[in-house]
Amino acid sequence: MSENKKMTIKTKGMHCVSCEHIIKETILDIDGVKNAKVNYVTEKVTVEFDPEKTNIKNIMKAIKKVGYEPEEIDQKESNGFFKKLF
Ligand SMILES: [Cu+2]
Repeated sequence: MSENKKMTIKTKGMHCVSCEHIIKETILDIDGVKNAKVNYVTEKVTVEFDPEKTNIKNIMKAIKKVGYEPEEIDQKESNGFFKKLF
């Protein structure tokens, strides 16, 4: 069994809670994605996935497909280096 990867993607184009839902539902539909957290205020999409089943490129592509702009991976919030600070 492989370990899940956790990554945060800075994503533009979200304006409200329903945008959060669209992205969340979209990435949760991808095989291998275990969990997703979306926040339109901070423009962050945090996703936990099985790296043997999917990858971050796939996830970013799916976000793009529903009309948002995944920009870059937030290094310091990815891979679980920083757990939760509060
Ligand atoms: Cu919206």
